[in-house]
Amino acid sequence: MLPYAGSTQACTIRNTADLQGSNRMMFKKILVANRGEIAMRIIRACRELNIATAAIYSEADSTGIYVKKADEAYLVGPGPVRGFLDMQQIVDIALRIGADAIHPGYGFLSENAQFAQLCQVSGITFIGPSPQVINLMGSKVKARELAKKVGVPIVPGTDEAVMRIEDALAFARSAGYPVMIKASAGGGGRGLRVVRTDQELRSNMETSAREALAAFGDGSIFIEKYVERPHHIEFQILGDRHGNVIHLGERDCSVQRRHQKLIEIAPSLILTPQLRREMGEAAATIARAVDYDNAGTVEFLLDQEGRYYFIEMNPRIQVEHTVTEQITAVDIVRSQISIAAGLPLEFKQEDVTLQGHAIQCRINAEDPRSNFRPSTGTITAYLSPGGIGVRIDGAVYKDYAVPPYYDALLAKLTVRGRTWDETVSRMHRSLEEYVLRGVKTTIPFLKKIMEEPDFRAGRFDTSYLETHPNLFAYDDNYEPEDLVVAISAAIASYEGL
Ligand code: MV4
Repeated sequence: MLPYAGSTQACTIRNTADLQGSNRMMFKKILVANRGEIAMRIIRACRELNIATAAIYSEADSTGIYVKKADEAYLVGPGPVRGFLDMQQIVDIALRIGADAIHPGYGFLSENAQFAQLCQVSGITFIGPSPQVINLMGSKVKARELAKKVGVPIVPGTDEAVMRIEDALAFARSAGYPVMIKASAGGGGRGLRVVRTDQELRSNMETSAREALAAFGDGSIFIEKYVERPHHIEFQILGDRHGNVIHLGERDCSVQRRHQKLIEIAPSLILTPQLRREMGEAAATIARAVDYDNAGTVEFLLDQEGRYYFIEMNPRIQVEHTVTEQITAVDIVRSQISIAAGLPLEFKQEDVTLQGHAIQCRINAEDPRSNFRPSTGTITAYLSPGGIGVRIDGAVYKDYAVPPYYDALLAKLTVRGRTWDETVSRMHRSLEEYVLRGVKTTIPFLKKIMEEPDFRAGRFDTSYLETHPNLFAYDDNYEPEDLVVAISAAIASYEGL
């Protein structure tokens, strides 16, 4: 494996004495164990901190922007995905090239306690919480137990994994239907089932456990009372190695489809300052209880009556962290790196202020009209929006071939504004400006949401997409340039050219 030779970035300011002075405890080189937009995000933070970066890539990914922007890049394999999951291969590269830390991004190895452990014993800093905490949060049953112990509300449910159908039936009958079957190791909606009768519970318990076993290697399931049409509210947490834990406010991620988030906002439009303080304190309490260090997210359901319930904690950077950054001006990835280097948090809870509103839209290579089927191909035209309050976290360019092997996220468009109304208008305007051709994208669908009266009025919960089927009747975006090409082709064909 050879270092990527195509990097043309100027490295002239690296290692100069004045920049090193304030950075003595910092890492010298970080291996980014991810790809796409999040790899770019981490590389950008590293450059601002004067930390060298090494990327890993598969053959399918050799044209990725992040591969060129990293100072070095190493081919991993075999195949498009296995290299990103091969713990020993990645740690071996880090050791060989003298990287002192690994940032896992999200997905891949980011929530793998064994990987965090392997890094630790290999003398490489894993940029994330400890293996013990990752392991604990990987079990929703254990996380619930912890929340209960420290007095944070949880959804009424079974205290342990349910092994026998009688225990599940007994809980459901006493709590009342509907209930939800959940996989303790769950994620991405797998193993989740809403059931409304004894009979449905009986017939779904086994399938749910089997699905969980196949997907996560752990078939443990538990039962919770089903919360109807909740808001999905999550608090961003930062904890350091010196016992400081703060939160950066919340995100509302209620606009989801089959547990794939499409739009995330910050702050929530329905929390009062009082509820924000209370839930923020609850989130910090959970983090403190496990000596949480690094960035993490504490997820809650907020029901129609304004009651909140802890559901899980994610021990990683999340896709939607950008909305929090846009309203707090805190660089969360920079904080992750400095926390992992052992530095104390640079600000206290009272220094964190939330300013204005932010919305993130996920620009996916998917066709919303065909059940969000992934759309692959080559990007034939690309021009991203700009102007006041607009941020792009992207990983694509004109002539980039979207590989079929990874998730469909092409770019994240995050806008901020002073008021909700201004922010929605700004997002609409930015989606209008966005030129991305060659593959089908979520852009026209997202634009339609920005025009929809309930969304504009801030009236949306987790049932939003199901209750607004008219959103799928959007106009495909025919750009003037498309028309010129089509008309020229028609004239050419008519004239027999
Ligand atoms: C729930 C729930 C209602 N009641 N749990 C958990 C994992 C997350 N991805 C979705 N989760 C939910 N857990 C109880 N007890 C509602 C959700 C939920 C949801 C459910 C169906 C459709 C969309 C949803 C979006 C967010 C949360």
